[in-house]
Amino acid sequence: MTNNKELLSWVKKWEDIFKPKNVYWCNGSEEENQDILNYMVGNGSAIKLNEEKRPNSYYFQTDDSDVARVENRTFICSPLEEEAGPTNNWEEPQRMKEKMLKVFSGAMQGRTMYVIPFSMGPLKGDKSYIGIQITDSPYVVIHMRIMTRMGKEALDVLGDNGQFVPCIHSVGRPLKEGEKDVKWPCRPIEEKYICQFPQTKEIWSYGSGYGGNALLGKKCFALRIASVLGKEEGWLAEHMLILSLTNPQGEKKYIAAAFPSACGKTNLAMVIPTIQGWKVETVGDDIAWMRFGKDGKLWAINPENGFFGVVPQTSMDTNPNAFLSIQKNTLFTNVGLTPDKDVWWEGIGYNAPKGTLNWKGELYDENSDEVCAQKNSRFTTPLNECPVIDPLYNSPQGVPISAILFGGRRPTTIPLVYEAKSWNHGVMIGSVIGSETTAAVIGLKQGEVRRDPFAMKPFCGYNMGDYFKHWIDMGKKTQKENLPKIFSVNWFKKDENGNFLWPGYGENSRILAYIFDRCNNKDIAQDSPIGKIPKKGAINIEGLDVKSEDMDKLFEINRTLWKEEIANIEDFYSIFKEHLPEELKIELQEIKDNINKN
Ligand code: OXD
Ligand code: MN
Repeated sequence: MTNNKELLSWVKKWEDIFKPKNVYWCNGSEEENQDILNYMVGNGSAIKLNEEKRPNSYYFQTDDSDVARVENRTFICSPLEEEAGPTNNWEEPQRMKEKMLKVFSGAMQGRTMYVIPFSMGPLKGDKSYIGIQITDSPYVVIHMRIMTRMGKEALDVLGDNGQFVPCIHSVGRPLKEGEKDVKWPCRPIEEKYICQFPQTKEIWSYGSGYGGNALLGKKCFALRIASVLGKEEGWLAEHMLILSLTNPQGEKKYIAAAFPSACGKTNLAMVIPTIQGWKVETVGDDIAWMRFGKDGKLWAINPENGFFGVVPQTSMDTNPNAFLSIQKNTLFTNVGLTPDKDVWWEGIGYNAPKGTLNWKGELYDENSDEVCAQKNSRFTTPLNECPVIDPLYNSPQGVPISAILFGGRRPTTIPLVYEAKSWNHGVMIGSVIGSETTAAVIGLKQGEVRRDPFAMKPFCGYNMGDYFKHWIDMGKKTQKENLPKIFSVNWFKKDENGNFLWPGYGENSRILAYIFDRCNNKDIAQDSPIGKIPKKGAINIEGLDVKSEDMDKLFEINRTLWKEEIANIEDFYSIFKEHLPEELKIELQEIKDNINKN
């Protein structure tokens, strides 16, 4: 097992607090995985899917209260509220620990306490970190096995004296002697806690068994805690996909991109180019850890080992590579279940077979308003199931990043693509991305922009204003010519009748190709008041049904709308008070001056 004294005493301490029936150290083997799956099938908490249709795949249903991340129950527990900043929920660490120790006490009675050693990032990679998660959820164990490098090998990397990020998790449902377990043990929403302690780099999670709340390597560690490590150590932990793009001449470049949720990150990460001779391969679809190498370039790894993707609307039309990634060796949660034990969801590309059950296990009626697959239902599948996984996805050094993209859903104002004039200007662009709300979002005026800086609003482990400053400082760590170019992209611009101006999906490869050529400093960009936009004709639209006047609209810079945009950004920036870097004020002022000219 291990001779790591710190780890052994830490596990013993938590065993004494949680009082489990037994303790099990996970080795990550196939045999262990099968044992846990068989146990779950045996107690009714998992269903083995049809081996012919979905080999080695399993199905799970959660409790109604446990279907997504719970942002209002997520806390950054730093000593001072100001350290958590205006975009996070805060609680004083000692007070939170006292509160949580009460609910943790005896929380695993009657259950197994699993100890999960895992590596975020390739094993032995110098950019990787080891974490140890304690959990009473077998569901979490089998998911962590896909999403991280988990088990004996991670423990070996830790060695006798290595450091680890401690991750504590309980679903909070102790079992009395002889009591029958429920299918999905958890606590009601208002009793859940997802806590990060940035100073001590600890994670404590209670009451949820689902996704980012419970798979602690993902959002809690690889983003919230890692963002703090990145700030302290001079690197970046980002909510970004990583893809590679190869041009018809065989030249390859890597691109990282941040988008708020529901903007198609997984789709872009696996996009199939529609332009002849170009190829996209995937390194990751959610998280990037990036630091400057000895060569001065920015190198990125995907710290995860799997995809935890939203299922509805995934089809051979919308995202063939994601669809092909989930044909086998996949865990499905909260989708529909067909009578022959296959899975079904809205937008899969064919009708639900008669007798399909919805995510709650009730007969699905396609004429009712109720969905079959819960909107946030998920697939969990290893990276290497992706048919276009990049050959370097597991490389410990990572991949060199040539461009960083920031995007959001913006029906107006923001052009299809524009380029930052400098690193600091790019940081400004990242700091104000967001999506425009629709009438469906309760409590917000339609057309209001919800800012999600760097798509990190729910995931930054410290004051977002200081995070902006960290980005500014990163730009000083290398020569200018080594810094990735930064671009804003917006696939969602609409015309005055509310129709999308740009077809999106595979056609976005045309924009990627433009970005690629700009990274080679091709003379295809021109100055505009807000940054560099493509020269007329610089985007290849051959074979595309987009009118030339629509192309003009896609790049129109409407001064009235931009004045509103700037006023809105000023409002947004004001929440950061003295934490807002001077550099961002200067960048914003420059755009304001340009827009106000003539
Ligand atoms: C995710 C998210 O699940 O960003 O990746 O919410
Ligand atoms: Mn995400």
